Amino acid sequence: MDKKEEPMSYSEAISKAASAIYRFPLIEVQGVPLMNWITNSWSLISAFQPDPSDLLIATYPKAGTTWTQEIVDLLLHDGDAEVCKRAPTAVRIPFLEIQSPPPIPSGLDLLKTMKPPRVIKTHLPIQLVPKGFWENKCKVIYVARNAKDNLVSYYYFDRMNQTQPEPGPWDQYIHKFMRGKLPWGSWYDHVKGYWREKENRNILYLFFEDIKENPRREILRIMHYLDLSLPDDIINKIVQLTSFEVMKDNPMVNYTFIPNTVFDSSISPFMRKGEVGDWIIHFTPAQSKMFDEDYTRQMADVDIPFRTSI
Ligand code: PPS
Repeated sequence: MDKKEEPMSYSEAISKAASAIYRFPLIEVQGVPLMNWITNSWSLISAFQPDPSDLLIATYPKAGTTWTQEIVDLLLHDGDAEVCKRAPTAVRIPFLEIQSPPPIPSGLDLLKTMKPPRVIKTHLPIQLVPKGFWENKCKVIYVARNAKDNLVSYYYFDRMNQTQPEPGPWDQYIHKFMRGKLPWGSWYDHVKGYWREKENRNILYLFFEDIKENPRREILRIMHYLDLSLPDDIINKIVQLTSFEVMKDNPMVNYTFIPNTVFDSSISPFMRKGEVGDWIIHFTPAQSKMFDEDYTRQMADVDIPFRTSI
C-alpha cells in the first residue's frame, strides 16, 4: 500500500542523517554491491516510472556527475546562474536510488514533488536502471572517466564520506576497484554496459577528459542532444560557470551543505582537484603496471577510447 507521507525537506533529511550515519554495508542486487539503504528499497526503486520527457544522467560514482548536472541545469535555464542556485544539486536533480538516512534527500520522495520534465541522477549500471526509462525512451546522458583517475577520486570520496564503506589502505583499495567490490560495483562492467547500448538506446556517451579538454565543444553536444539552441554568449557563460574554479566556490554545487560529520572535508573536499592525470602521483610504477595488465584483460572485449592524460 502506498504510504501518504509528506516528503522530508532536505534540511530535515540532513539533520536526520547527521544523527543516524554510519558506514553502510553492501548487499548485492544481481551481483552488484549496493549500500543496504538502496537494497532495502529496491522494489520501489526498480518500479519507478519516469515520464518520457525525463532526462537521466548516469555515471559510475566520481566520473563527473555533478559537473554534468550543472551543465544540464544551466542549459535548461538559459544559463541563468541565479535560477540554478535555487537549491543544492541533489535537490534540483534527484538522485534516483538515494534513500534516507544518507544526507541527500530521498530521490523517490523528491520525484513525487516534481512535475516532468525532470532531470534525474543515477549511478546504477545499465542492467539495474528501472525498465521504465527504456520503455519510455527517455534521453540518457552517460559520463565516463578513465579508470585510474576515477579510482583516485573514489578513494578520497570513500575516505571523506562517512556513509560509504571504509575504503581501507590505498593498495587494497586498488584491488577492490579491480574486483568490482565498491558501491555500485565494477567500473569495467559499468562503462561497458552503457557503451554497448549507446546506439540502441540513444544514449549520449561523454568522457570527463573531453569535457575538461574542450568544455565548450561538449556543452554544445549536450545542447544538441537536448534539442536546445542557445546563443554563443550564453554558452560562453555556461563554460565559465561550470569551470572547476567557479563550481568549487558555489555552495549550491560543492556539497558544503552536507555537515562535516557526514562529508568530512578535513579529509577531502567534494570538489577536490577536478584534473585529468592526477592518478600519476598516486600509483607507484608497480601498481600502475599491475593495474594496466588487469585493465587490458578486463577491457579486451571492447574498444572504448579512454584517455589517462590530455
Ligand atoms: S558523485 O559523488 O559520484 O556525484 O561525484 P561526481 O560529481 O561524479 O565526481 C566528482 C569529481 O568530479 C570533479 N568535478 C569537476 N572536475 C572538473 N571540473 C568541474 N567543473 C568539476 N566538478 C566536479 C570533482 O572535483 C571530483 O573529482 P576529483 O578528481 O576527486 O577532484
